[in-house]
Amino acid sequence: MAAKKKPTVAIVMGSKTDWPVLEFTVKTLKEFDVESTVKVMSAHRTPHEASEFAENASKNGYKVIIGAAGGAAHLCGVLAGHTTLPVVGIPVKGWALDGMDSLLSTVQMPKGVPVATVAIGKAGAINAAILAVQIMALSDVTLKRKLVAYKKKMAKDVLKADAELQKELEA
Ligand code: RP5
Repeated sequence: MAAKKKPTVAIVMGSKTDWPVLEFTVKTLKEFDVESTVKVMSAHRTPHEASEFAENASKNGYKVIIGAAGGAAHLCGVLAGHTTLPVVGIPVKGWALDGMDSLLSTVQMPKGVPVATVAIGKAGAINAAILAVQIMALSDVTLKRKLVAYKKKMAKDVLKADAELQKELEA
């Protein structure tokens, strides 16, 4: 049996209630055979653990950190403040304001400490994985090849959908 690959992406979510969104990130990474570690850590409820995790992430072999939180979403900012690894932030729709609160508190980082913020919710969760793969593909030709294939398949699917629609409209 082949040994399990070491995870290169760390996924940190503010609460287990964020998991239904983050599942898409893990699933997308798996499509590229990228292993990830998933942790629940909160900037507010477990600030010490979150900071420590980010501080040690590079040394522990991670290449990208993906953070996700809702509401006053400070988690990605805290992670980014404790590492030089790229941090991708997913704003999760919270209990009010349709995720605008999460979006703004994730994206509006002060200069010097970027969080690459993706869309709110499912699209963002998938794009966070793709962005992490794109970052790692800069120094990994196998991943680069998989990305090219992924984009080709997306284009093919759109063309197929268009062809089907044209048929329906002609009928
Ligand atoms: C954030 O608060 C979490 O990331 C979650 O999106 C939101 C609500 O957390 P729970 O109260 O459901 O644990 O910190």
